[in-house]
Amino acid sequence: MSRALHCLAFLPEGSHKAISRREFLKQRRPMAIERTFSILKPDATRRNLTGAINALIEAAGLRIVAQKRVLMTRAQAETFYAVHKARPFFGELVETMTSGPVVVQVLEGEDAIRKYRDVLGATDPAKAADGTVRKKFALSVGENSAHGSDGPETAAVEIAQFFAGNEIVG
Ligand code: 3AN
Repeated sequence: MSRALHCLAFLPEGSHKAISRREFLKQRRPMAIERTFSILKPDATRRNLTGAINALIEAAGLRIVAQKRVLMTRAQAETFYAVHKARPFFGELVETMTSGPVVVQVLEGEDAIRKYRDVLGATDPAKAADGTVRKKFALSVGENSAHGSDGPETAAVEIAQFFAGNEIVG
């Protein structure tokens, strides 16, 4: 293949810039289907917001492939947030998470981890973008309505803490 043809072959649709074969293949590759872990927190269940938050999740193209309502034990909350053990808000966090029922979920979809964090918005509702769960519903940084995993390894660990494999139906 001539040099000119080689470049043409790897022009992405609608683009005028030649790109490498590797970049072309990367752009053509569909995003991986991922799973992420979600918690609708006690402040959300107390205000009957499960359906409203689920509507935002589904509108973003994520599928709820497992879901149950549970009362987290202190031990479960401490294990779940162990990474924050040394933080000044740890005690308050555990109190908050055990103060009422939560809805734990597994969400599935393309790029699910990042997508769900976009749906949630910034941890601090004052900094969350319009239309996000936290902007719409969060009461404070602590009572910020929902949790979403921050990476693939964390997602796997968090899902395994609350769901057996046969409870997840994709
Ligand atoms: P995110 O849940 O957005 O990933 P993290 O991992 O920094 O945020 O914090 C975990 C949880 O700890 C938050 N969802 C929030 O409920 C609580 N939290 C974080 N920072 C504070 C804070 N400064 N004061 C009280 N609670 C906090």
